[in-house]
Amino acid sequence: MIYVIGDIHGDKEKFDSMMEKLSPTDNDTVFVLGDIINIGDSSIELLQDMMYRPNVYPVLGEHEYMAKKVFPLLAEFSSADEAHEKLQGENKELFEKWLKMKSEKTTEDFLSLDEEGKESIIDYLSEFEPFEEISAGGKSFVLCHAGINNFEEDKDLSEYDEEDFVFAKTDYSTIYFADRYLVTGHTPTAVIDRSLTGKVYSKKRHLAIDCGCGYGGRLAAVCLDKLKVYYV
Ligand SMILES: [Mn+2]
Repeated sequence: MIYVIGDIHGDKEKFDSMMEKLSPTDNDTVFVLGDIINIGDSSIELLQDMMYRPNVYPVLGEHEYMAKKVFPLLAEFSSADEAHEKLQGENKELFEKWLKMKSEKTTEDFLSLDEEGKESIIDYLSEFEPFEEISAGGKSFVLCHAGINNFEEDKDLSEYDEEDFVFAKTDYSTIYFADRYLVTGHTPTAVIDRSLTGKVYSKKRHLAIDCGCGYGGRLAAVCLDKLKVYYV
């Protein structure tokens, strides 16, 4: 089976409960659709857990996209205050932007790691794929965090930039691929359709699975083979 889990936002407890619920075997694959970190308070712990699970594959969200840029800059500092004081120019701007992403606890926990711990997080983030193309249960799927900016149906997905996937604005009333489902997180389904608050959106060949985990909502997962939905 192939499962996709939506935006976790640092809530390791919900991730643990979901993994218990799905109980993937060695033959199953679990994709985690980005925005794994920030807002909640166990982001670093969550990444450390995920990196040792051989069947869990992370997809890049804008929070990880930013972490990937900012963490290498922080490696030499012992506190966020020190980093703030000493970083300059573009790097300082990047760090300030990062701090506006509810990343305080993530930053603190990252800085408390030893050198090896920091390196393993930076290495892991560099493995995150901006999109995945997969088949399951006779259907085809494109997985990415936010959607696809500068979209053209015939354009190969490898021709887009990372930014096109992590910062995309998706039109959920439009079909993107005639023969494939577009699976996204990023936009809480309550924003797409208020009546779907806390539920997966599945119309017009979309599967939108951010059910507001991190904002008091639920964490959702979908088994793509059966289009079966799970919540915790
Ligand atoms: Mn996002």
